[in-house]
Amino acid sequence: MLIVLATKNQHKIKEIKEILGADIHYQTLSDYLNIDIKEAGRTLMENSLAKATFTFKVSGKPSLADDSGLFVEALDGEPGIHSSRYGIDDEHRITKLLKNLGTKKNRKALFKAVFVYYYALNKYEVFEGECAGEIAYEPCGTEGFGYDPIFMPGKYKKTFAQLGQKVKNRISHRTKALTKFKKYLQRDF
Ligand code: ITT
Repeated sequence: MLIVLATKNQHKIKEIKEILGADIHYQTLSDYLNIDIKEAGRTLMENSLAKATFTFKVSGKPSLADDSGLFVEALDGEPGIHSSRYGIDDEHRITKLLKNLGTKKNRKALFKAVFVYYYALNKYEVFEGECAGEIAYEPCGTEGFGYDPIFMPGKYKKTFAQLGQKVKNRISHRTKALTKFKKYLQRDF
């Protein structure tokens, strides 16, 4: 089967392919159009649906979108849906988040991913995944992307960037959502 990934984020594309596996043939929106889809929604779901709908309309093929973000409890859920716009690049975003959090004791945070699979006109399914953890006091590790150097999942005292891709792909928000998607695909055939 063929799925068009409605994302330009190369790290997400790599993770999605690793998690879903090689049975699927992948294209990306960039195979059709070089465009940045504006994120104007109020929720991850709205943004994900907008990306999947747009990609389906451009490609005419089943499309899968991922809108994700890091919700920090002591920052009232920020950066949340603004995760990709919180700063000009990963380094600035991390610096800003650590500065805003300061030495607050409550470091609880939640990574959320909302996938929308848009497979025919006005027909779509939603798959969500969460990964709870804590924000480190400083960036550590080199693997992964985005906020991985400051997010310590579950009871781990290491960040996703230190734990590495294999561990991340076992427990991440993206894995949890895509595991549901895989089950849905298997049920469908
Ligand atoms: P697309 O819209 O093209 O998919 P994007 O990077 O803009 O790419 P989002 O709007 O979903 O994607 O923003 C999510 C941001 O949240 C992303 O840029 C990262 O900074 C962060 N993020 C999401 N998942 C992450 C993960 O698994 N590890 C670290 N950071 C993550």
